[in-house]
Amino acid sequence: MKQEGRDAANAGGPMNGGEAESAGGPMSRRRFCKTAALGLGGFALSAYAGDRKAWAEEPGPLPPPIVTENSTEICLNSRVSRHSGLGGTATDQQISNVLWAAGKAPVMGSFRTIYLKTPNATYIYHPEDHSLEYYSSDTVSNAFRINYDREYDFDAGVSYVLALWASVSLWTGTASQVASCPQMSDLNFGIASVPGLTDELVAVSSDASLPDPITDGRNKLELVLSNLRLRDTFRTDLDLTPEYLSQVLWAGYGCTAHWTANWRGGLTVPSWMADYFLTNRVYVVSDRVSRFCNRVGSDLTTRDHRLELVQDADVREGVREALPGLPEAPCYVLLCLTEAGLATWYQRLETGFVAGGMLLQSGAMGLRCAFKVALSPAQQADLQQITQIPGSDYPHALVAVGHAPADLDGDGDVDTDDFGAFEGCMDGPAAGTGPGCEPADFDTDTDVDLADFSEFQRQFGDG
Ligand SMILES: [Ca+2]
Ligand SMILES: [Ca+2]
Ligand SMILES: [Ca+2]
Repeated sequence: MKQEGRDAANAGGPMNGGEAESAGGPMSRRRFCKTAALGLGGFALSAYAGDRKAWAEEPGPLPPPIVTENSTEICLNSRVSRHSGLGGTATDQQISNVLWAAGKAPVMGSFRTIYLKTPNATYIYHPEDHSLEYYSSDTVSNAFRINYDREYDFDAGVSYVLALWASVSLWTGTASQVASCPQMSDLNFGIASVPGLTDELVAVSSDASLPDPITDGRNKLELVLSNLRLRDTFRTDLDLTPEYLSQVLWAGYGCTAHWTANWRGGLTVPSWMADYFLTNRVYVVSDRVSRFCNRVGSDLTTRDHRLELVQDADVREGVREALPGLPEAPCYVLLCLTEAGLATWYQRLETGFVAGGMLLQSGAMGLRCAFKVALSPAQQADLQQITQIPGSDYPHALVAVGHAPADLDGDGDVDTDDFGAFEGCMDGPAAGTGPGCEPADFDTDTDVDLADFSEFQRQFGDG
């Protein structure tokens, strides 16, 4: 360990002001009203100003992150690793956006410290005020590098991928963009040529068990990041639609258009030597148990996007009994590794990559996400038994996904339409819950009154 870590837990952002203009799929157009003055814990996102200033080499505040025009999905779909030629000089703005994204990742362990290495020195990045502190005279030869001290490799993994996608979002062409390469525990960046952004869809189900994911939604990556955090209450009576589920699974571990350097089908997330350790080890627990398959069989040169039934039974309550404190949610995604994988840090890191994609995509669609990590061997065995997944697949982390309780019309936001539905249900204490109004009774005391209204207001302001 380099030094005692700091708790870099996310401060909550303000609501994103998202309002869907049309009902329908998960990617219905989202209009962000407050882009100009989006407070980010004391500093603001600014419009893209074309800042090409070279790295200032000085500790202190970084420039505020900029908002690009690129959606979460197109960044996920376009990410690719570049394994050589990562020199060049990054601008302050490029470093600012990438580090800011890295700092938006939640911290499940007791600490996670983010280090920035440049050709000049090594710094500690402080997410709480978006600043750098000088750490040591260690340097790197590529444009810059991010790495971590952490209790959980999972935490570094979540942060790692957010940084990667933020670097993709900065692409304005193909020449001299922010290219990246995860190597060992280091995330290296260079100013080099990249393939550019693509919305080419390759994650197509061979058996129609999942609808096509969207590869370019109507959102902006940085605005989604600005409001990114874990939330542990969900609307429990509303399952995810196949469209939402497909999108979340694709973001976590879905196929993308690129091929890896060793000619395997690329995914939204990187993997050590493109070995993709979670292949066929991602399970969905909804009103049944399913396995997410992104390949034909286990052939890493193939692509698919489908669900296989594991158990046609609703075992969600059993999952909650096995994991005390797990919030009640309509969908749990189990991210599993082999027994050897559990003991391998870069496989635990990859579990964080997948969870990071699911968290980001949930935010882009107005869904909520919670994580459960550090499962005990007894809990892993219980989950294997309850879900009937293979005994060789050990749940390493769990992602809960669902709608906000106050998303009463289930369209992925909490807005004035939901308020209309809420208002129609509000009768005051002791008036009972009207027909169809159970979801508006947030505190489940069989009325819709001012206490529930206060909870609605809280979620309305939460995004
Ligand atoms: Ca709405
Ligand atoms: Ca809604
Ligand atoms: Ca109530």
